[in-house]
Amino acid sequence: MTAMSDIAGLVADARSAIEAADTTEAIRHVAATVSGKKSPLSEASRALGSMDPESKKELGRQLHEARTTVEELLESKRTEIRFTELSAEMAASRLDLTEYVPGSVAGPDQRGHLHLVSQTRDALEDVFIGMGFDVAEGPEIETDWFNFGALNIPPAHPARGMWDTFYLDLGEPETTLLRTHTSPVQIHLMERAVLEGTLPIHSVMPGRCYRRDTPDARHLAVFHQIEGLVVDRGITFADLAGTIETFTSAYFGPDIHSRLRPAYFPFTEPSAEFEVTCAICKGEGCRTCSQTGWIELGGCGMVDPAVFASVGIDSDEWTGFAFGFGIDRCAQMRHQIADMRALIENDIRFLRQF
Ligand code: FA5
Repeated sequence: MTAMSDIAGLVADARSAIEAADTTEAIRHVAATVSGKKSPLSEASRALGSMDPESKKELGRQLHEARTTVEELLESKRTEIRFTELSAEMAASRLDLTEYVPGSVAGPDQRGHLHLVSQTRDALEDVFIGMGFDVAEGPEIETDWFNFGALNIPPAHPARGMWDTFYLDLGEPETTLLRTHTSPVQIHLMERAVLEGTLPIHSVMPGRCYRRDTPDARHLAVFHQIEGLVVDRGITFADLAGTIETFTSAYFGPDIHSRLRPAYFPFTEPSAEFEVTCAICKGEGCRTCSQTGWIELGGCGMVDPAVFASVGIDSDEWTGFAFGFGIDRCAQMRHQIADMRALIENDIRFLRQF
């Protein structure tokens, strides 16, 4: 029969075994030994069955207290071990951001640099500044009016399908969205010029655009365009074609040719698509250009009188042209990047080449 002193002894033994455990594995083993089914405590509890009611009551109470004590000791030890092990794990995985790894980009001899898309944007701006343009910017969150309405694309116009849009708020009175192209910046510039009486306009407008496009070799959901807008007296399609041609040879060099193909945009009339020789296959045809030998860089055309009307410019006095093309596409063609997704994968081996 288990006497009181035996129970105290069991608790003392359990306490020293628990104190000695210092890993998760060890405490699991100790728990099985001191409070599991085959532990002396459990055996003592089983022995209660054959006792007289009086001793059973007293011994049962003592065994219950002993078990509670042992369980508390176990739990507190488990918490202590978890904390110690977690601290060790965190210390082992600590990153020393100041550490110099020879041959890595973090080394003093290999400083970080602008992302290729930022470099391309800067280079494009430089080309256009050299041609007499200034640089402007506009918001990435737009209202329906700037992104569509003022550009001669009223609600329910079928051309809205050309731009798969991320809407932010379909609220009244104004719907807001992530701009699908940089053309709304044209509207901001023209409104401001009318308000301040500062026509003519010769501007380029680079920036980020968003579309619900599935990423592939030539598309991203977040990409960049550079918009161009010239509004002046006596501007003709020949000025547009000359500007595109001058830009192409200044930016891509003599091996890349451009061509304009008739196209449709609601905000320009006539409109054209601007294509360049695919730089990946040099015009032979490949996966990137869908075997055509040409890559579409952007759209362009003469500003539609309906757009001038929406910003209050007199189209009898002023004419203009506009263009908008992909900065990521320019980077892709200039550096022969077969798949545009490489630009956003952040693989340092790819990025450090530029
Ligand atoms: C437009 O966005 C018109 N706003 C261009 C324009 C401006 C026409 C002014 C007339 C006057 P489009 O949807 O075709 O047109 O896009 C123009 C260029 O942006 C494309 O040729 C391509 O180079 C680039 N682009 C379009 N969508 C993506 C995308 N998902 N990922 C990367 N580049 C893209």
